[in-house]
Amino acid sequence: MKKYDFRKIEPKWQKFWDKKGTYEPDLKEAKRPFYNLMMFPYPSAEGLHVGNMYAFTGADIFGRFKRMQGYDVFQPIGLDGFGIHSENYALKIGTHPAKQAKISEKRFYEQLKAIGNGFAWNERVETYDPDYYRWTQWIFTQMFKHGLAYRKKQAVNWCPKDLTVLADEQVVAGKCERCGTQVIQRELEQWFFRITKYAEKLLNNLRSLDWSEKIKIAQKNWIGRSEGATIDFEVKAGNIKESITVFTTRPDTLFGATYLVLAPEHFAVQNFIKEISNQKEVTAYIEAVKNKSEEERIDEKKEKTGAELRGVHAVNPVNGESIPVWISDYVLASYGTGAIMAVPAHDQRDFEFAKKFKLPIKVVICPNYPAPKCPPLESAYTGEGYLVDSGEFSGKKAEEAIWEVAKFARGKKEVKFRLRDWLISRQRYWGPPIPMIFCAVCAKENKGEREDMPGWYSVPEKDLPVKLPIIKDFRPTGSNQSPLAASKSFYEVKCPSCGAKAKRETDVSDTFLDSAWYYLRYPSSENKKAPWDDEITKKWLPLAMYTGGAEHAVLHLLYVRFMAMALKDFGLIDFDEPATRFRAHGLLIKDGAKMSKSKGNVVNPDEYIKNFGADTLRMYLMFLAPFEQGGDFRDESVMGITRFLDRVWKFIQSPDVEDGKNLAILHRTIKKVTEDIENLHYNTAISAMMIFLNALEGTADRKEKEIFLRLLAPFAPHISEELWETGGFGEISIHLADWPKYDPNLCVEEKVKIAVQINGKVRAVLELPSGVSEADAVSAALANAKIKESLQGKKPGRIIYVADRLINLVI
Ligand code: ANZ
Ligand code: ZN
Repeated sequence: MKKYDFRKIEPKWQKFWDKKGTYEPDLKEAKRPFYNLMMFPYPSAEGLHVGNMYAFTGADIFGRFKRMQGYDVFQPIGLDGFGIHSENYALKIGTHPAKQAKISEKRFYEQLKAIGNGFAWNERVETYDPDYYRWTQWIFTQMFKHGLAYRKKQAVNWCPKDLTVLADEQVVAGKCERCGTQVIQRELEQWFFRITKYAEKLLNNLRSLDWSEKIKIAQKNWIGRSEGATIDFEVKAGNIKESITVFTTRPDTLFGATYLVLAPEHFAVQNFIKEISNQKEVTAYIEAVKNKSEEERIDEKKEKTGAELRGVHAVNPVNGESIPVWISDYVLASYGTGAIMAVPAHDQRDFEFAKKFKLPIKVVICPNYPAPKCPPLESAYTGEGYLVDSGEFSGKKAEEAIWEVAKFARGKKEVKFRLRDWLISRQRYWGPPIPMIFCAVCAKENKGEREDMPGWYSVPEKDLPVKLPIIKDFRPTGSNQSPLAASKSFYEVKCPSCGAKAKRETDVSDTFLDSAWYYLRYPSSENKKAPWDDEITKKWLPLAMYTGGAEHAVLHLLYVRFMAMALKDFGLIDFDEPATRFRAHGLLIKDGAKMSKSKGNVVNPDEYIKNFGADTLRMYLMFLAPFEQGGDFRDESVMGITRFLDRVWKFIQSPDVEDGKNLAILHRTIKKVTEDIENLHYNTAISAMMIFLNALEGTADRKEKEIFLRLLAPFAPHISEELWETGGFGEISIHLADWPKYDPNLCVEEKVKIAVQINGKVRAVLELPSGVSEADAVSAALANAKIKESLQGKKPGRIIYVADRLINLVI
């Protein structure tokens, strides 16, 4: 018998699969399409680390399993190579991003081959390929034409290190998602996508999506739907009168509103400023807030700050009381109406604010009615109760009076979302130039492609792509402009409408736009005339299975849903959810922390593949824990898998034994492995195969070996292919063979009789599945009626367990 030599076997089969197109389905003719997609990587570091391999392998096992079940599995791969990640890496090592892209491409694809994934290489896409970003730009123009892309001036998140604006979704705990720098605010005019138009739909569709629960919860919170009312307050200062609208989810507390708070950026503040007596203080406060990030502003632990608009008064519409008006950073300009009625007795933030600035606190909800005299509040009362001191509403249950009080104050029912529009512009180099042109001449005459945006034109389809020029100085400038703004030959263009000298947009688009539609391109990657082919798209989409990281919950995974909804509304596709099923894989941990370069705990997969083989690495990674849970990488245990595969090698080549002994375990193992793969419990599928091997060694006939190999194939594709060929089990490839079927009647577990003793005396006999674990056996014993009666509530001090035979409870 030859030795198991993975160094020979693995590259051999990788080449073979490539040549034969084993993993290339017939995109036009496939009968049972199954599009199994995993998030494509962004080449930002020296190569893929073992955490990436973990994710890809887990997704690949699922795809291989579905292929053997008879599906035409399409499992493409590509690179999310445009964007800050790749550009920063190029900056760091001092190459041009365009040059670095080619180097990374080679490196990444080699690694992805080496791990033995069944990718459809012919359809790969790279987002920096003009053939690809031509269509990214085309999608931008479609968004513009349909009114979903627009410009607006607004305080935006700015990363002082990456020197660009960031979308809200890219700010995590106040810091830049990419580099961890504290984000500041800058007032800029930028391109946005109107994702808020789909807030309701993005939320409602979640209910029927088969997606990882944690992703659905994160999206729900991010979208943040609130039902409430807007209520107008008359506000006066000297001769100026304004009506200020607040948004509240608790109109029932209106009688307890003892002051108003406006966001410092609220438009009315500037109107009132001439009339107030403390101008200096207010102006200074407004300045101080400018650089604060939103996270900082709403941080509950932070002491409240603010300034009164002295001389400004509002009238509470329900009782005519005159109340003061303040500004504070805890009220955000971008949420609701940017103004609130403060009810310090029943809102904790308002309570802290009122305490600090000695503002009146008026209780209007009590747990009992009539209300007993209560001591002063220690914190806001936010529980249920009855209205008190609330005019004609006193005595009513607060929650029942919500809309009555709102109506009384002439309020309007309103739904608000936390979700904000998606900021698309980036002042960087390495991305698709935003395909827009501004003509000052047309703007003056109020002409433009869209009525509401004079002067703006999208680049005509025939002129796409707007190629990213190779410029020498691609470094971010730190000004409000991209490096492209220095390239005259790039930005000087003719107006597509009047022919006058016009200016090309010089910002590039967010990387997340590249990845918001990539799944549509893969099956149509050959198409030169359209971003995707309608027939092929109908056949293959939406995705049957999508796998990726949970860190994209409110980034990519939200954008990709939004984009599908928009494209559907444009009539360009016929589905509005991109993925029927999505599963988030777990994270690989090393030395107690998430693998990352900054922690210095990154494991390079190449060495493991070289020393132990791809099959061993794959199985080792999948054996750690359920795929959705992640795992702890400890090198010592890799050897366990090596030994297992060595045994498999010998087992398959050992003489056949026809003793018919293994029927029950055979069918039970098929059932277990099948169900475990379906649930992504690869770890228990592998342990079932290990148990199976233990049972079969020395007693297996040819059929049993063949089935064993087929079960192993998705996990260890190379060794199983080699043994399949050398053993002459069937046509190559094993990966196109059928998945084994089991007979449910043969899966019934063998039962054993287990005697349960108390202090050595048999009190009951249980019938349990053979091989039952100690924990299961003991809990079955303790649940038994006779045992319960004999124990009379006493707890056994010691438990003796003899597997499959006896439990002795010692009291
Ligand atoms: C009065 C009130 C009384 C409130 C009470 C709450 C409790 P969600 O659920 O997040 O939508 N609010 C409204 N706009 C705000 C803004 N721009 N910045 C900060 N806070 C704002 O919260 C809605 C509540 O948050 C609103 O209801 C308002 O305070 C506050 F006992 O109004 B409430
Ligand atoms: Zn013009």
